[in-house]
Amino acid sequence: MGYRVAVVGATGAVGREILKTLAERQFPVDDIVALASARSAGREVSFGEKKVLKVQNLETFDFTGWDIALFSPGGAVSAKYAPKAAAAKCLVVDNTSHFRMEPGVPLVVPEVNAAALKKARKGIIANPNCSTAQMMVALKPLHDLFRVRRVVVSTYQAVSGAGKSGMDELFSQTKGSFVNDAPTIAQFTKQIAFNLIPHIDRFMEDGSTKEEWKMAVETRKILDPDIKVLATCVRVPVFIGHSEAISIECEKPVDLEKARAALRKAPGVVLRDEREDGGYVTPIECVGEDDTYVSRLRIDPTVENGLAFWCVSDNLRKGAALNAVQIAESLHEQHLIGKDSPLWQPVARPEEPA
Ligand code: A2P
Ligand code: 11C
Repeated sequence: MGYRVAVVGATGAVGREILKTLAERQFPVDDIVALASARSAGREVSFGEKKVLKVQNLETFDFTGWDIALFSPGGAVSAKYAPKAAAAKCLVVDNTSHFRMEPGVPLVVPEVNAAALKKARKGIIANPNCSTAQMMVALKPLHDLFRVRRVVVSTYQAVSGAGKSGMDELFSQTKGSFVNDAPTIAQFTKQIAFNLIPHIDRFMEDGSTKEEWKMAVETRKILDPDIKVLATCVRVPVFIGHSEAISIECEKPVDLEKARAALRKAPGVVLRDEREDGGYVTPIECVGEDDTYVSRLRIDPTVENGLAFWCVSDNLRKGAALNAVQIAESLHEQHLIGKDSPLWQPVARPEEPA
């Protein structure tokens, strides 16, 4: 049996990747609809190799009778329409940051906390921020072994994290530089071509940015509420693929060989760490790949029980579309999709934190 699936934000960088990933992984689909703004109504998007879908207007769409919707239209649009879909018993997997920290909304990386899906109380499941998702996949096996207590991470984030318009800006600034055009700055705060910008999302009162705050609070919701995280998030002139330099301090003594063995076995992780020229993974090599790559693993001798590594993943896949589709797959495996899903039953006990 398949499902009636809606993809919201289907013309965007993540929405297109969701359609591709659903088709590639043969998610059980009986019927599929592509939704975006009124601007795109009537445009065509591909679903797999053979099928073309005509985009419909989200504003006038009725979710009644649809089983699951994968949303990536931006926070404000999800805030308005995801509850409407959920009210029609269409389960929402939302890629935006809007619902992530709400009680009753599980925040899920299936390799780490798929069991939390059962705790959805509002018909909405949140997909983490891309920079958090890849870090969770890499940290989970190390946390199981050594109990991670503190993380210091610097990110090198691709422009596709800012959507299709971010990619267009890097492309046009790069092209323009060869003909001496003054760079047009719209999506980012400064020129991104041949540069980098230590600022993603808005500033918070304490001087950190919201992207940095998200990495900290999301890690605690997904992996362990006792982990402290200090993040510095930087936009770099790379189209696809987020990179992270991660240092961890653990409760238990770390052992490099045990860490290597655990990372080799961990689902969704590939350890490529050859300690020679080119024996590590760079963002361009992970484009279109599902795995999160770990390289440059080494002891951090500057703290007790410290370990440092390099981590790279395709931000549009594990960071967004793939994780969303994996959530849908896990919901399917746990029999949580459809109008008879236990998620739609009234809960007799007090709300548990998701
Ligand atoms: P549209 O192309 O019609 O603007 P990206 O993050 O790559 O910029 O993509 C954002 C996605 O969200 C696009 O599919 C975009 O559709 C969609 N979107 C933006 N605003 C709305 C809206 N008000 N209603 C529905 N979809 C929207
Ligand atoms: C970026 N990480 O690279 C952001 C994109 O909270 O889902 C995803 C923002 C989010 O710009």
